[in-house]
Order: sequence, then structure tokens, then C-alpha cells
Amino acid sequence: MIMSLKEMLSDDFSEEFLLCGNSACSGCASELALRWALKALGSKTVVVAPASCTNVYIGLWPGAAPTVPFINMAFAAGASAASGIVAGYEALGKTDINVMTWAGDGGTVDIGIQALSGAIERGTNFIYACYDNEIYANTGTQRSGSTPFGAITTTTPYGKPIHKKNISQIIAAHDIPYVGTVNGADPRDVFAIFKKIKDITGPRFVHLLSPCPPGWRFDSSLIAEIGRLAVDCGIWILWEQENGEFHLRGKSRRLLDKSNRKPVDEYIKKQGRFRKMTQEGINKIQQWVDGNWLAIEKTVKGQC
Ligand SMILES: Cc1ncc(C[n+]2csc(CCOP(=O)(O)OP(=O)(O)O)c2C)c(N)n1
Ligand code: SF4
Repeated sequence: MIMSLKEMLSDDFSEEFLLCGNSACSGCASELALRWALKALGSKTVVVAPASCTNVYIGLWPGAAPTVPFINMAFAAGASAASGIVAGYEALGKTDINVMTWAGDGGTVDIGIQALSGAIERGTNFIYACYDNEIYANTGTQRSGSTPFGAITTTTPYGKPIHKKNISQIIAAHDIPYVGTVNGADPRDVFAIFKKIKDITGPRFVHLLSPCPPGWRFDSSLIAEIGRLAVDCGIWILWEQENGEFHLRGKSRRLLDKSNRKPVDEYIKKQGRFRKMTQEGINKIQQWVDGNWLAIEKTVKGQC
């Protein structure tokens, strides 16, 4: 359930576990989402972050922004390091500590996928959160497996020629207790989902859309609007799979009906990374989006 603003500002979660004054870019959804995920999880949380923007914007000890234990890890090892930490706590009989990997899409869909698949297949009791800014942002905007069709990066100067990898469906195929997608530019959505999954036992995977103003080329004041448009046009679908049960959630529940979806060009035309996209390219993305919704419709109908 989404919180009201009044509830969000109540004393219950006024405590900060990611301090301000860190070096994230203005309008960074990764930093915003991490802040609200930690508010939901609370002080008894250990975070592992493989190589990414996150290691940079949290800063260096003793001036680092997190107030919870935070481990910067090698690029490929986000999930395996978390597995080791979970095993250590289990050996000590400590069962009340949340272990969370906080990784970018490069560290998840490309280089970290083997460790992630292994950790969730073993049933590791942890949260794996992938903030998906659809690029390797920290090293200057290279394409990842999660970069969408047509997006310009330094390694796809004419736009990426193929669609993005569907990592959340790949993880859902592992049949773990929880897989869900979140609008990372909406703190209420982030808070509600992390609060909900905190007490689930076993592997939990959260896939957050993470708009990145410098990488996607939009003004940082537009972060909430870009996240909202992604959901409204159906390019980012809010869904959950809990113990094998799939359902749409939030605004996406009413978007199965195509007439409720905005056209994708509203989303695409707001971002400089798509500046070389032709109308043909936009049509191709629209078809891809519509195809994704048809697949969802079949899943939903198959469950009825
Ligand atoms: C094995 C290895 N290769 C390359 C790098 C350089 N490197 C550090 S962060 C990064 C990009 C990470 O991208 P992503 O996981 O999407 O996170 P983001 O930077 O977007 O936050 C790269 C390529 C590295 N640290 N280790
Ligand atoms: S480059 Fe993008 S992901 Fe990295 S800190 Fe800046 S806004 Fe965040």
C-alpha cells in the first residue's frame, strides 16, 4: 500500500540511515531510493554495494553517508558477499539483521548475474535490490544489458540496437519468495515495498527504475515526472510475484487496458538519451511495450 505524505513525514521514520551532504548528483533516484529503503528496513541492516555510483556517492569513512554497516564490494561479488554475511550471522545465531545487496544494473544483469543466480538458488535469506539506471553510470555512461533500445551511451553513439534484458523475469524464473518492481523515483513506493518485504524469509529481489539526470539527459527537477511517465506509459510495469503468485500493483493495475496507457513518446521525448531516435524507433519501442503487456495479460488470465 502507498503511504500518504502525512504518514511518510511522521516521527516513525524520521530517522536517517543515509545522511545528506553526500556526493550523489542532484535528482539521483538511486540515492533517493536507498535512503527510503533504509528507512523501511531500519538500523539493523547491513548493506553490500558492488562497484557502482553508490560506492562513490556514499563518500569515504569517517565522513561517509550511511549510518548502518556498509561494505563496498568487487563488481561481480554483490550477491556472494551478502551470502557470506548471511551465513556468518546464521552461525552466530543472529536472526534479526537484514542483509541487503544494493547494486546497479551493470552489477546485476551483466557482471553480477552468476553470483546472484547462485545466491537465490541456494535460498539465501537476503534482499537483492537492483537500481536500474539503464547504464554503467559511474564510469561515464556505457551501455549495459539493461539499456533500452535506442538509448545513446558512449558505447552506443547511434542508440542501442537491441531491447533491454528482462532481469526481473529471469529472477522470477528462480521461483523465490518475492520478486517485485518499484518506481525508484517515488519514495512512497520504495518505502512501502521495503517495509513489506523486510520480514519475508528467503531471497527477495527488488528491481527499481532509477532515473539518472546526467546519463539520461534530463533536468534533475524532472526526476519524479520521468518516473511517473515510465509507469503511466507502461514501459516500467509495477508487478510482484509472491510465492509464485503474480499480480500487478499500484497504477499498473489499470494499464492492462491499453487505452489507459500514455504513448511512449511522451516519456522518450523528455530525455536527451533518445535524441537520435526516429519515429520508426519510437514505434518499435511502443510495439515492445505492447508486447510486454500482452505477455502480462496471458500470465494474469492463466492464473484466473
Ligand atoms: C571487474 C571490474 N570491471 C570494471 C570496473 C569499473 N567499474 C566500476 S563501477 C562500473 C559501472 C557500474 O555500473 P552499474 O552496476 O550499472 O552501476 P552505476 O555505476 O550505474 O551506479 C564499472 C564498469 C570494476 N570496478 N570492476
Ligand atoms: S550518475 Fe546517475 S546514478 Fe550516478 S550518482 Fe549521478 S544521478 Fe545517480
